[in-house]
Amino acid sequence: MRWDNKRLYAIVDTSYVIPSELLAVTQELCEGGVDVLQFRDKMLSDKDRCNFCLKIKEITATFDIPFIVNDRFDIALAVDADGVHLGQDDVPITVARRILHDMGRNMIIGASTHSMQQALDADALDIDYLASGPLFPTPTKPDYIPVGVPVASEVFRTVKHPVFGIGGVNMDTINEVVSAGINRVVIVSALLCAPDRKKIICDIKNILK
Ligand code: 3NM
Repeated sequence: MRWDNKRLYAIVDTSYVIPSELLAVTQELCEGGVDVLQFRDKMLSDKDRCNFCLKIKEITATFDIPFIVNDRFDIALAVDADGVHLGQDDVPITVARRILHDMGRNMIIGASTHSMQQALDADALDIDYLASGPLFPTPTKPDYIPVGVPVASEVFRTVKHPVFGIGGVNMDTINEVVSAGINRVVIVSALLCAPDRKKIICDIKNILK
């Protein structure tokens, strides 16, 4: 997997998109040209989660966009996703990597980090990318204290893996993020709630170039 051209990472999150619209929104984000797509869900049953993931993967595959499952290594394996994104309280990265190795399978592993130390710790592991955030206060993770742009910028300059800035990135904040040298971002609400999703994808991608 080449990461140099992966700049805009979108998350389809069921706290913003009702189940009946999940596939249409996925299709729209893919048509708009996002570089990576993650499914994030905290409320469906595992059965529905699996079934949606299988359908989302069919869509992303036709666009050759990597499909990442949030938090759930078991579901990522079950649906043969391209990757899994693991938070600080999820299955440990070393355990997930060992299981993949034992199964003879490969998968993208992304890591959430919320401080310089967590970023350094994740960077020392067998990961593919890491996310540093939240950059700003965000309604999508209201209980998280932002690490802020300066810390994320330092993470960006220090670690060897690709870093995505996450949390509160939108049209009002993107220029500050890019000015700090962060040229990869994960965006949830600003894409999902945009009146014209394809337009904002195009605008953000132009700024990230
Ligand atoms: N993870 P929005 S911040 C899902 O810091 C998520 O790891 C974060 O949503 C982290 O683009 C975040 O709507 C929310 O701010 C991102």
